[in-house]
Amino acid sequence: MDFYHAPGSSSLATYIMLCEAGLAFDLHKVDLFSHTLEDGADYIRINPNGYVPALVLDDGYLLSECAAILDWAAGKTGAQWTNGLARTRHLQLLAFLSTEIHKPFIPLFFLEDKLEQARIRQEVEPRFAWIAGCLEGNYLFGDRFSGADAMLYVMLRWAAMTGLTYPQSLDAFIEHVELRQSVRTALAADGPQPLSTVG
Ligand SMILES: N[C@@H](CCC(=O)N[C@@H](CS)C(=O)NCC(=O)O)C(=O)O
Repeated sequence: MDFYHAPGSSSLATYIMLCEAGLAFDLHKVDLFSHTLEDGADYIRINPNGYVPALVLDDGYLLSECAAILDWAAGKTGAQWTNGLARTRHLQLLAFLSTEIHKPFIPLFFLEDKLEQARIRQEVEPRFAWIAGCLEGNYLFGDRFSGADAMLYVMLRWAAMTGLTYPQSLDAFIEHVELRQSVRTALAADGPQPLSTVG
């Protein structure tokens, strides 16, 4: 399997879940500004939509979209997401994170207009409050670490980078997440520091 990734981007969540599932992969870093790989190859030929994360599975299938990839990888960690309402709730939170936090958040890294920045903060901050209310103990699904937890963790990294505020209960979540070997492995490979050491 080939994994197309850009350090610090939303594809960090995929990295974490591939490690959680113990899946082997060949890592390809993507320059998101030029849409090229490290050897200069055109990434658009791999994923015509140009964004990460993307997986090319062993049969050649291109699996894209954070929500789909994280649900797929969570399924590979064990049987807990394959049946019933728990799986649907997992998809619910992945969809929420993708469409209500991840996508609206991205322009905050690029916009210089202060009013527009404030508008995005006002839009996204209550959504962190909502998902904080979904925590069941250490993680979103109690003791089970899910793809939604990995995605929430990456969004909280972005929040810390941009000074966006979120409920204090999410600090404890970050601490629990950063104890996981999968997270340590992904962060070490990527270069960024754990939030608990920089925050
Ligand atoms: N719909 C995609 C969007 C992914 C996305 O926006 N990825 C960003 C990085 S966080 C990206 O690659 N942006 C570069 C581009 O769109 O060209 C998903 O949910 O996975």
